[in-house]
Amino acid sequence: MYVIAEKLHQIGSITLTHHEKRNALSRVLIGELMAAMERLRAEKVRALILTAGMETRVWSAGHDINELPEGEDPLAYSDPLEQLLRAVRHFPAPVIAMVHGSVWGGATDLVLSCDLVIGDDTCSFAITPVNLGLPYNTVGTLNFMRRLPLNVAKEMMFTARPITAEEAQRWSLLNHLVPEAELHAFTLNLARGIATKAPLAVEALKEQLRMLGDSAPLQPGIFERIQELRNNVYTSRDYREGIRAFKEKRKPEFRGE
Ligand code: LCV
Repeated sequence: MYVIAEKLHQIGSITLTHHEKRNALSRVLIGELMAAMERLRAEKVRALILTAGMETRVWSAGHDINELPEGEDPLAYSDPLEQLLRAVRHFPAPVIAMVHGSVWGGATDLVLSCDLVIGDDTCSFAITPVNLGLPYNTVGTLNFMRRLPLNVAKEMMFTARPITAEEAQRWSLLNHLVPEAELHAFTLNLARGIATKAPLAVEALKEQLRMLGDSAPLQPGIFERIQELRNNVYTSRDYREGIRAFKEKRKPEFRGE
């Protein structure tokens, strides 16, 4: 079991517990997480808290690198992580990311796909495709562009540097930055407040905001150019080198080919 799901009155919570693999978002963990979400949706929770608990230094290490395909689109529409991000954005109640510890790569995309983000002093966030030589996908890139000032998104993407809790607050990645000792109580209190409101109105507003936010007219030529750019990257030697270096626990040597 890599997740623990709980329901307290009308609030659901899901805790990621695969700490020995730093909650890497593997096919198995994602499967359990989405099944837990489905159960809590059926129980009509009015808010859902997504957490890794307070015992870990790593909230999630992002996509399971061992499951990244080589020579084909690594973040295709059907990829389990992409399915999870859509499930979060379509969940009929607000999903609140409660973040203690570091967040990496696709897990930052997951946190930014949640409706609200509450972090403590230990949280940090990194966008890491350039560490692997991987071409991030269009939905994810748009998600980062929409949730962060463009120059900040660019710095995070081009450097893969984790931003601190203080920077995350400054750039509004966090709704609230609270002391570690208060994180759980603060987040639960926020969820309880939402749970007292009219759930149908909250659900409709969340879906309206999603649909209005997603409407990005993309000319076919632009889409094809993006796919060509991404194809050049994920068929490159550097992408294969990035994955191999991680598996061999060494620094990658990128040659631009
Ligand atoms: C599989 C892992 C992982 C992992 N996958 O512990 O955004 S994109 O485009 O990059 C997207 C494709 C994506 O999300 O890619 C993944 C991006 N994630 C990262 O770059 C983070 C990679 N992980 C790390 O840098 C370190 O593990 C952190 C800093 C998170 C934690 O370091 P720490 O020293 O505490 P270890 O590195 O020793 O990891 C513990 C175990 O978890 C596995 C890792 O291989 C190790 O397994 P073994 O004990 O079997 O050696 N692990 C960690 N991250 N993303 N497996």
